[in-house]
Amino acid sequence: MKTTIVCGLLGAGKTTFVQQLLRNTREKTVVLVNDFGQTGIDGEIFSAGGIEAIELPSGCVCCTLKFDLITTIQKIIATFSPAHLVIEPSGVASPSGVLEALDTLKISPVTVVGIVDATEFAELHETRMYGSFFEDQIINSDIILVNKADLVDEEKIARTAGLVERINPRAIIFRTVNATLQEPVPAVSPAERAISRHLPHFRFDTLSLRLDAGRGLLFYEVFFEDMAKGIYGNVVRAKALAQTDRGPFRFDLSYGRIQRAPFARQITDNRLVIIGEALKKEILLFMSGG
Ligand SMILES: Nc1nc2c(ncn2[C@@H]2O[C@H](COP(=O)(O)OP(=O)(O)O)[C@@H](O)[C@H]2O)c(=O)[nH]1
Ligand SMILES: [Mg+2]
Repeated sequence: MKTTIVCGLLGAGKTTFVQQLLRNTREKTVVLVNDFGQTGIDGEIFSAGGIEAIELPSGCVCCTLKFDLITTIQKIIATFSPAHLVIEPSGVASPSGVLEALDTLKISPVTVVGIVDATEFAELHETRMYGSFFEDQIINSDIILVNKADLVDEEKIARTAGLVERINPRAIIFRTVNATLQEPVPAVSPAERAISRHLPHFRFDTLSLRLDAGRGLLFYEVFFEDMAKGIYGNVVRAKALAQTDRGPFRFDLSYGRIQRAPFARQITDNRLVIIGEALKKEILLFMSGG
């Protein structure tokens, strides 16, 4: 079984990449997702697209969940015997923890794909806001996508790619829109991987909520705009799946940018996950109707 680990910060484009990857494959593939919160939004996105997805409970795979990760992978092999296992850990996870778990299970070959959001990477790197776990993601990647190339100018893409190359000169770097590669993911030799090191990571506040039914699209639009404005604290990333008066929708907020798209399936429980700092949890709970 070959394995691909897809890492990158919250909202960088990991789920988008996995969807692209699976659209272009005939191999039996299982996706293992480890997201924040118990709301399972990424799992729902995958299964609505007909993708076999297994969710690890909330928590971070690189720390407390390593044992769960090992037993879940063993179960996946026993149940599905896939040709390809794709792991999307949460955005703050360090891939080295996942690499250690795969090593324990003697699973190979393993490819690590790192996804970098070109709209924010250079600034984040300069402020070192997320500390070193974020470099650990780059250092351990074999292939790095400098993604969201549609949202930045050429100068910024070049600067971002330059930074990434300096952190990890061995990685193969691509510039992408919607995490789409024009060619198959190149094969890499695991022997070239840098020694992984497990670094402590930045602790975010997270909140996962169920939202009352019967709210219109406008409610969610205003709610997401207010989150982007900072009314509920410093929201780094939020995502929701909700049934609105105009049908099922998916909402994403990532570093101040809101995206909204119709969802392929009816949504029976409306879910919201928020990751950030100094979140105003009581007001958020009140807004959700909970
Ligand atoms: N404009 C633009 N949006 C993107 C691109 N890649 C991903 N997105 C959007 O960014 C949001 C977060 O993507 P997602 O794949 O869920 O990120 P994840 O948290 O890393 O899994 C979604 O709304 C995507 O549609 C891109 O290259 N350009
Ligand atoms: Mg995701």
